Amino acid sequence: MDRDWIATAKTLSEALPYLQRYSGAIVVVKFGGNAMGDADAMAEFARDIVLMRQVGVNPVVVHGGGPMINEMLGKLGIKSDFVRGKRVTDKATVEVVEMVLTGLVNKRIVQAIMDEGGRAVGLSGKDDDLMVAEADDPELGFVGRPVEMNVQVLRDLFAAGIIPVVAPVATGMDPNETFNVNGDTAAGAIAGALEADRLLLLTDVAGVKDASGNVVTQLTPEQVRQMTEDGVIAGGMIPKTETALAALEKGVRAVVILDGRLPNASLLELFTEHGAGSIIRS
Ligand code: X2W
Repeated sequence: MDRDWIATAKTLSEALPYLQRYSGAIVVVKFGGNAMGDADAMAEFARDIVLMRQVGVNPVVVHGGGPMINEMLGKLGIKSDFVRGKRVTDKATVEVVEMVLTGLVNKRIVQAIMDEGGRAVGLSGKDDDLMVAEADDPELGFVGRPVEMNVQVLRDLFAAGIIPVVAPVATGMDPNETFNVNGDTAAGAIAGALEADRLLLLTDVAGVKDASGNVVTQLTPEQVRQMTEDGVIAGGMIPKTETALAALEKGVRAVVILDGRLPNASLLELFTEHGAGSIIRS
């Protein structure tokens, strides 16, 4: 028993250089619907985020909720298709997307953070014009591509010690329009506009894998481009690596793709020598 406590104290002591490095840093965390899991997984995620805030990091949570949207569309008898990883979004669908993401999912995460003793405020891209989008592709309907970011509201929340929790729903150039934005895309756009120190994409795979299926722990944008050209990076990983490259171009220092189902995934990445998943940086 005594040994466990000594190990705990040692772990804390070893974290000091990392705590110092990230004090004041901005870390954008994309929390995907597939990484949300059950109530325990949600509580653990929230605890990690509250710990980050406690040690002086400015975390921003940008969430998805694809599976929860599917469930509600199913209950309402609305059919839904995906094209190249994005949901074809007609008028009826965008209303459900907005209700589920800004309502059910957003408030669940806000509550989980408060349950762990943090202060959290939920908002969508519509609040304070945080994210203005235009149609991404006519084939996809009301799927948005962020074209204008106004991140002052996030800085105001940081200054107040509040953790922003952002639903990936945007307003259009015409303020009566609503756009459904892919969660990874929204997280990348927010991280880019904040020139964040880290963008963590929490997903349900261990990271970017090479041709033999092993996770590559460190990658440059050039290597990512090459692996995509060679077809090694494929399928659902493509939107994530594309998001990563775009965010790096906008001045994000590093992007990490990691398995959000791992216990304390974000802490492992930020505060230990071990790191987690695949880190992409120039
Ligand atoms: C997504 C938004 C939610 C999301 C959707 O409608 O499912 C588009 O596809 P995950 O859980 O991160 O996949 N939007 C355009 O990104 O959720």
